[in-house]
Amino acid sequence: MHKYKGSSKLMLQPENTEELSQILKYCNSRCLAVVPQGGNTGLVGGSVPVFDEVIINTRRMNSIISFDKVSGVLVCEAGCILENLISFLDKQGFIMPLDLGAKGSCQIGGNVSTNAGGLRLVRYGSLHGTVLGLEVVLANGDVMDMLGTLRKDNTGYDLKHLFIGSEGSLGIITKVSILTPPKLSSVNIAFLACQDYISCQKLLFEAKRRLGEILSAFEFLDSRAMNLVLNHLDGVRNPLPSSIYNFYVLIETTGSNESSDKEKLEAFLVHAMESGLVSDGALAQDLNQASSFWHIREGIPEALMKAGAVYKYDLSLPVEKMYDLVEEMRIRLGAEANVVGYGHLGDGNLHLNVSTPQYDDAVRFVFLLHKSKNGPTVLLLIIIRTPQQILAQIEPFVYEWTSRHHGSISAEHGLGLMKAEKIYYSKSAGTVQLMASIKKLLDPSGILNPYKVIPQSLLS
Ligand code: FAD
Ligand code: 2HG
Ligand code: ZN
Repeated sequence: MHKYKGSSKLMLQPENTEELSQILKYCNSRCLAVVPQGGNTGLVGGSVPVFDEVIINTRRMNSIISFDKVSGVLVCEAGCILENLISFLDKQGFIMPLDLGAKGSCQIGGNVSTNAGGLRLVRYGSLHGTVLGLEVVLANGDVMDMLGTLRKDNTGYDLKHLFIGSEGSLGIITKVSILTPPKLSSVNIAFLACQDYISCQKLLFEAKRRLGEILSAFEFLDSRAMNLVLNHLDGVRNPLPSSIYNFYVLIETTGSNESSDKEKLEAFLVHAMESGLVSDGALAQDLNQASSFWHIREGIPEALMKAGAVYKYDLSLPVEKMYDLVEEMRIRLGAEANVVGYGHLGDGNLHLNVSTPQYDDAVRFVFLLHKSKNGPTVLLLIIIRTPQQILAQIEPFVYEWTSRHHGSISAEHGLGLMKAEKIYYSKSAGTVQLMASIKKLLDPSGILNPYKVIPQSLLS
């Protein structure tokens, strides 16, 4: 996003847990700050050094350790790229319980550290449910073996959960054990158009009831998101070109019985059309069409990046209120910005993105021809550093709005650098204090990912 930039002099790429442990032991003894880094696809600046922290990248720790076909438990190193795990499992007849647009670069260690949600959380739940065990190296180099493969284990505190979603602030994940679902034979994808947001909501309500256990994704995008994809990504076509619609919904079903799944989906679609919830729709006829539907939804962040500067907000909100925020933001910002709404509607997760031609704290150069009374005409160069006008219109409004509606200011991307100081909008003071105490216990010298996740004032 060209938004976060550090000035690290050193990136280390350990090959195994032992090397990583030695690095941390050394850094801890010298109070050298480190930034754990996976695929560097995070959207909140968590994997980027703020100053000259040492980057510890896990890319070389990329082996699959074991896969048990009976239990579906995969054990692998943290640096495995998500897409490689997906391909490996596909050959075994299994899938990863998470999938996201950044799959080609993000690593499973990064996914677990951010507690990434993604496109299929509505079906397979969060990583707090599917991660069965972890191996973690603490700040002082100690290796914590919590790499269990059991579904059930109630022997005391389940400490792995501390590391899921803690964005490298408590330890570095080196190995992951994860429960993978079997790959089912029948997958269907529908791309639907709705005229208003209330129809999208009602459609979700109906989908949960009528599709039930086969529903595996329920994503939405507004017409502005669709236009961005059509304008900025090569070779993308609108599957529903006959009219302009305000909203689009992508529904995926995954089940084990082709004919009955299709029948179920078709009955649902007929009902949705007849009741006026859906204005138009297309059902993917083959794998190519299915992936072209997904490409539209997954391509939105890339299209936004190509459109210029983008201010990203990743919010959990009650579904019925969610789109009000997009509309209010449009009124606030007027024509200055393109306010786009999309996301994981099935999980109550809105991605509110504000797109502008450039970041508004940019320096602008203005040339003026100035003619003084008796003197020559001179060319004046005026350097203007604009105050962050757009940002000041967005924040803290967006966080206050979310807090007022009992939402979360980070549904799935984490807090990173961007939102460390904003945590109080979603967590009580007592909770944040406890988080800081845990951080101090596990990382007393504060070397792990400084300035991220927890407000600085509580740690210094
Ligand atoms: P990085 O970006 O390298 O790191 C993320 C954080 O985790 C940092 O704080 C880092 O310090 C820490 N970290 C990384 N590895 C480790 C480790 N081994 N141990 C401890 N800490 C570590 N996110 C979603 O939740 N859902 C989506 O649908 C989604 N879609 C995306 C689509 C696109 C196109 C892009 C660019 C991003 C998307 N993201 C999404 C955000 C991002 O991909 C996820 O947060 C991902 O899980 C980050 O993985 P990574 O390996 O790139 O981690
Ligand atoms: C997605 O769902 C990702 O596409 C990215 O979480 C969202 O870029 C964003 O704001
Ligand atoms: Zn998302």
